[in-house]
Amino acid sequence: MKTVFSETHTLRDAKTELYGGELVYPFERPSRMTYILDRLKAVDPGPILPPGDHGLAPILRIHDAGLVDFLQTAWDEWQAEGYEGEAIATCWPARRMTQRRPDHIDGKLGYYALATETSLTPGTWDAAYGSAQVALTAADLIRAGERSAFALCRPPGHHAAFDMYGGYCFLNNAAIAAQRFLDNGAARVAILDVDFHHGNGTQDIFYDRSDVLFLSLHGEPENAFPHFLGYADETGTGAGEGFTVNHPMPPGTPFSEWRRSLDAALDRIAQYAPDHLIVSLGVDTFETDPISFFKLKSPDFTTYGGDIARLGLPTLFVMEGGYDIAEIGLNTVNVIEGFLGAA
Ligand code: OKP
Ligand code: ZN
Repeated sequence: MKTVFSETHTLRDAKTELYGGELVYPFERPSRMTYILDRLKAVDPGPILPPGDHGLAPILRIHDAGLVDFLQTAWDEWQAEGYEGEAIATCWPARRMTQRRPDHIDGKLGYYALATETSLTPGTWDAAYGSAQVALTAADLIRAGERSAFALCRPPGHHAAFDMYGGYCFLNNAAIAAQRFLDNGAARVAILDVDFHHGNGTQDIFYDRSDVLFLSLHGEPENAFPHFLGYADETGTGAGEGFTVNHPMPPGTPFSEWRRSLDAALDRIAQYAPDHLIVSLGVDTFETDPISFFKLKSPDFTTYGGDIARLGLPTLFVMEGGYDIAEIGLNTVNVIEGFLGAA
């Protein structure tokens, strides 16, 4: 399996994440990639390639032009205001307030942010753009006939909605890749999101569509970020009714239970018979992840990689979360190895 990876991810090195009332060094940090690359090089499932540049057009197939423009200009506007720290949203269009977009940078941050933990920094746009190009390039490998590919994306993407950033995400890499498959002739694409957190952005983007089946296994919103989406009764709307599938699970969920949800999701994918499968691959389901509450162990990642492979579909893995950095390489590459071992 080929991996696509870009060094431009290092341009996203925020110093702050608002966590527990303190500004801490972000969980989503550049060294995550170092550990994954080290393990990839040790196991060597295939070559590691740089992305091509597909420009803004495929990004604008998924995202609001206002969000894309905002992400490119926010840092300069923030600095022009004279602020000294990283750019953090402090107010929102909350219940019964207008949804008009203000001119001031403080207003725009609140308009486009879905959470405050994700500070904007000088290199954030360039890193997010590079991450989307990684996903697009890996998707093109599959279009060119590869049975699978690994888009080693950073920053991650699945919380980024049509016109919102947050949860460490700016552009929805998996959604951008899905749209590329469709724009190049695919009829149906399935996105299976196994990150611990609900893929609210991906769900938002495809909620009214039947050409993308979205399925997510995640910590129940009563107890886990993003808290305001991901309930089992969210099933899609209009033409998309029945094409969103959520499997929320409670604190302490072990692999045996998690795998039941996976089996149900895989059955639904098989029934849908997509041309391509995209796996939003977060390994924050690991038992010692610092911000999550499932109990998967390292060998479980190998096991479920094999489960996914047995669908027999052309499969694009897109990296999302995973914050137990010492084990992120092992757990991530275990999924790849499990897939290849069963393929
Ligand atoms: C991004 B990805 C916990 C706050 C959680 C944001 C988590 C973003 C996860 N008290 N903050 O899905 O791995
Ligand atoms: Zn996550």
